[in-house]
Amino acid sequence: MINEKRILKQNKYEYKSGAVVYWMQRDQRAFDNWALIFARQLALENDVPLFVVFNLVPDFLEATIRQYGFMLRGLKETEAILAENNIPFHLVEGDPTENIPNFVNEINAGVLVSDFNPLKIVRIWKKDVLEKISIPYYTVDAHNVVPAWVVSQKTEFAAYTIRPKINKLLPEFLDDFPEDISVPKHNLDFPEFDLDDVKSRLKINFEVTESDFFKPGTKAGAITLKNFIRTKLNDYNEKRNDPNETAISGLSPYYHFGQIAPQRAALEVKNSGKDDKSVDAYLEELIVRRELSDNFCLYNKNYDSFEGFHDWARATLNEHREDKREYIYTLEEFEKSNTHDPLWNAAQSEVVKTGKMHGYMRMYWAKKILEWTPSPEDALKIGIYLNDKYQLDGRDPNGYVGVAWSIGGVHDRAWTERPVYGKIRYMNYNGAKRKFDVQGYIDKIDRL
Ligand code: FO1
Repeated sequence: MINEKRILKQNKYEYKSGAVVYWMQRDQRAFDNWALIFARQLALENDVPLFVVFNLVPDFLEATIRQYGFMLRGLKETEAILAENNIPFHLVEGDPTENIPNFVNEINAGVLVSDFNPLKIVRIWKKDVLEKISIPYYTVDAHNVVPAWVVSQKTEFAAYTIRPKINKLLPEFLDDFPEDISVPKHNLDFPEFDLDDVKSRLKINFEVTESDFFKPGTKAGAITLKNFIRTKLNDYNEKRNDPNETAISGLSPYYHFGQIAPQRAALEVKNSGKDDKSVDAYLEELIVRRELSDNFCLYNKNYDSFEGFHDWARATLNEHREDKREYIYTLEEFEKSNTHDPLWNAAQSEVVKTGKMHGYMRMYWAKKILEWTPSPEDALKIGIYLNDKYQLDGRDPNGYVGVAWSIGGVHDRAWTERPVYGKIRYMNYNGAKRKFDVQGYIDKIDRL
């Protein structure tokens, strides 16, 4: 049922007896979730209960109520879908390195399963949990179509190096999910979590408001996917770089919180019968680029710092450290859309207002931060800070890599040398003007 290569056993313990616990972390959905599918399989084979536990941390990498609200409302829906299938869901609050081992002990669990996440903080949590438990512990990659450790065992240089590896493995891994997630009813249950209560205990910024533009949850994600395929996918190849056109999917928040599976989207897009070039272009973004981001974060612990850039990029940025910057802005000026460039300001306003910046503008936006700050380190810090604060899909491997691509040439190549950027690819206002109606975009954001 599940390809065993999706599963990594993390310790030497063998299963004896007791319930199966799935620590849901990155993939916060009931359906199309290989980690849950595997946990359920273990529960059915051994005729024991299956539990899903989610650990809510009161502050996670400076996330605000915008992201927490989206996540928690999605989890409410997941809780209900799991309940319909007799799977108890338990939300615990605080430190996962205490809570998960405690939960495992309280219910006398016999095995722990979790999904896969390449981010440093989550890997530290998991390592600590691993040290505290003495039952088998499995990680299942429920996020990537091809499991990150299967596609490659090292940092890939660029899309062209990982693409053939992924494509070779797709026939094996782009398989459909089993539909039935139900288990027989067991006695133990947990009270549903109270959304408002839980929110009131978060230690986060409540000023960055929740987005009116994106409705959270698996159902909303599925509708977004359906609409994208029906009305936008045909134009994706031609129009995805035009921020005035809505040819993009708008699915990244749902992928980030695992509310829908990239693999579900890949299957639907592949079988859509839409324009071949557009299907290929979307699958390139959805699979090759996303999985390249996971690869980068998995094998490069400096994925969010200057030290993580390629040698050529660090060398060229170092050579241009002293170049005169025509403009220099503070974090506050950037944050308040207070630069001289109306296009940049519009991009920043777009993400502040909606929770998502258009993909093309993300590149322009980050590159200008490099141009208008005293050093690449400052640029990276500001880029990641603003990305994580306002984007619904902040603090995602895709986000770190997006900023690092723009500022540090990660997965890119050297271009013609110029001030400040060195050989990092340059983008400018006139280039944008040649590609799309810049004033139209500025006006559109103004009206939001
Ligand atoms: N993961 C958790 O396990 N617990 C949390 O409380 C939590 C909060 C959170 C808030 C914002 C956000 O963007 C992500 C958050 N995540 C949380 C992690 C998230 O689900 C992703 O797994 C990672 O950001 C990697 O993409």
